Amino acid sequence: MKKILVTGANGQIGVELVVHLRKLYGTENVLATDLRRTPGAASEGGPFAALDVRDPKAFSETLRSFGADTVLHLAGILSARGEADPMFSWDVNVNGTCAALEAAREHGAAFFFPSSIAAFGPSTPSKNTPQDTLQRPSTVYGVAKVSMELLCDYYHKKFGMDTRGLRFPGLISYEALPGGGTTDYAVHIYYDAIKKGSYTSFIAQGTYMDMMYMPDALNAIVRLMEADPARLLHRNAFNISAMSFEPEQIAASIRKFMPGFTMDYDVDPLRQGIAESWPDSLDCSAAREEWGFAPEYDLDRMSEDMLARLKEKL
Ligand code: NAD
Ligand code: AKB
Repeated sequence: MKKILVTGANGQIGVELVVHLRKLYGTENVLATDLRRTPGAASEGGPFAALDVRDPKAFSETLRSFGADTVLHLAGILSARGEADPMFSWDVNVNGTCAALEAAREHGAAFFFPSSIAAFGPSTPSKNTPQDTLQRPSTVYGVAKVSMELLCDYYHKKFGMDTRGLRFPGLISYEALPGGGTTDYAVHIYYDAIKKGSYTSFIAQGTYMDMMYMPDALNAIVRLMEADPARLLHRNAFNISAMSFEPEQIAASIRKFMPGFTMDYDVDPLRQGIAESWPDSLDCSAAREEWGFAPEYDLDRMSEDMLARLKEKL
């Protein structure tokens, strides 16, 4: 990667990814784009362009004028928000990704697609979920993710485009709040721990999901995009995860640093249903073998860092 265009740069991943990339590749070589400029480092700390990813002409022109060799396509609508308006979610997640892929193909750019554990469904083996397995998701978000994984592979086979992707688990971070997903509880719990000393979980006790701390996600994107293509047997998209836990375990981890922390439950049927349709834990061996995936944060190390950072921030 030398010149990089990031879509959805004001989101939970984008605000940190843009800063990370500008440190690695130079400020002027990373163009942040999103629907509109907002206060913060992604919009203000270097090149920024307003771009609705559903507009193919604008996408192509923005890519051409910046001269990017890589598109990191983060713009999207997350799982729970998607269920509130499925056709809007489809429009952004499918039509937006089609426009992004076409613009990248037209200008010879490499392409990164962030898939999700949502690309799996209730019929997928839920423990140690294999890299290659049944994918029959039950959310519109998941259906779009599977479709776009397949379309990215198609662009690689048909046009020789360098498309690569990751199936992210729930991402936990302190810079920006998550944008309406099912794993959001694992971010909100840290904010409420600092603000109130307690948390009411919308996910039920005993519900396991894969998770990862943001620094490991940022490193994974760079490592995958810089990997030797000859080593990539898979492309779209690699299972990755750093930990799998249920609500009582994250609460217990927080208690190691805040002994008085308490948690109760008020389960949200929509997000609980989505969580139950997703794997409990992924098999990440293909990512380890093909491009050296190696996350550094486990649950306790992440809790210690999240609580310290949020204490400062809040
Ligand atoms: P987010 O909701 O925090 O941010 C998405 C960004 O996309 C927002 O800044 C929004 O303004 C922008 N956007 C929405 N519609 C747009 C449009 N039409 N044109 C341009 N920009 C638009 O999402 P995120 O958590 O940063 O996730 C980024 C990507 O990673 C998404 O595709 C998501 O599905 C995927 N992902 C995220 C997670 C996670 O836990 N955060 C996990 C798995 C996959
Ligand atoms: C969501 O919960 O929708 C996201 C995801 C795992 O894709 N965090």
